[in-house]
Amino acid sequence: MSAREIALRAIETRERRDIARALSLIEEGRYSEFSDILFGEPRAHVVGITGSPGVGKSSLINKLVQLLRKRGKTVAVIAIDPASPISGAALMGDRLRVRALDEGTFFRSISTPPEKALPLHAVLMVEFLDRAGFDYILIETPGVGQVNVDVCRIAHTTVVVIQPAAGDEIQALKSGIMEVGDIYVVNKADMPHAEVTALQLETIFRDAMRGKWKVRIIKTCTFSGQGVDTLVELLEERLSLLKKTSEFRSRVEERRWFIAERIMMDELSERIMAFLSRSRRSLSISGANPIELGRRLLQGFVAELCRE
Ligand SMILES: Nc1nc2c(ncn2[C@@H]2O[C@H](COP(=O)(O)OP(=O)(O)O)[C@@H](O)[C@H]2O)c(=O)[nH]1
Ligand SMILES: [Mg+2]
Repeated sequence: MSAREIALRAIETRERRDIARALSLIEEGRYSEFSDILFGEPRAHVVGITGSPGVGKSSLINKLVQLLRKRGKTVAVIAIDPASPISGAALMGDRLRVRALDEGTFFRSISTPPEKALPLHAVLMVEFLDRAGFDYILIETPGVGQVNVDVCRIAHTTVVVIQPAAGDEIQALKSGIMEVGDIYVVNKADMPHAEVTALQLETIFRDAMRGKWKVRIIKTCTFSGQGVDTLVELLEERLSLLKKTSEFRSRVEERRWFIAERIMMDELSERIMAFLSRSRRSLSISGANPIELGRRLLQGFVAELCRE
């Protein structure tokens, strides 16, 4: 079967094995072979779930998936794990994958170096999972770095998960999370300080709005399941608001701009690298002024582009 046939089949059957094969093609960079069927009419509610390692994002997602399934929603999860720089292995993905429930759920983990931007193939996977008909696409991301900023750009809704903290820890936390969240979840509600943390966040975000959406704070415990139903309610409430306004579409447009930008930048940087390695074979740096050489290289590169 061609790549395109594999992708078409996955969209049609919606079977986990077929979808996994199609996503692997995307990961291998073969998305151009079926780019004409990758972008459909957007339907899925794309939710970014972010927060520092250890706050309970994966545990929360597991519970959330169960509740969404009970309501008849199909759910795909993409977990973006910081790859260990030494082994290149993902740290947290496998635990999630084992928990896949039935054909209405799909789990995939992607590992990426912590300092890198959100990989293009992760966003293309979101588009594909939307084509494959999932109602919800949840993206788990470590709460730091460029990946985090990028995820806010491609999601309809951003959920920031935090754990109970003492006073000055909350102040420190504030700086990184003020702008990004539509919903703030204080997880580990069974631990001390949970109530205080939630109250402090209530104060911080008292009048905070994201467009027409009021920022919400809730408490959850993934052991008892407390509060996870409230999270589901809020996600549904937000989805209906997004759909009532033009924001559902404008968020998808932002995601598609992200893809277009990344295609341009990634292809450009590949060509620059190729140009540089060719230039190094024919030019010598000894006796040259590196600053002037850099400018000459740029001129040479642009001239080469123009000749195409
Ligand atoms: N006390 C308590 N611990 C929790 C809760 N939810 C998750 N944890 C624990 O927090 C740790 C990290 O959880 P995990 O879901 O892997 O966090 P992630 O790194 O944010 O994905 C695990 O040991 C969980 O058992 C909770 O509601 N209460
Ligand atoms: Mg995790």
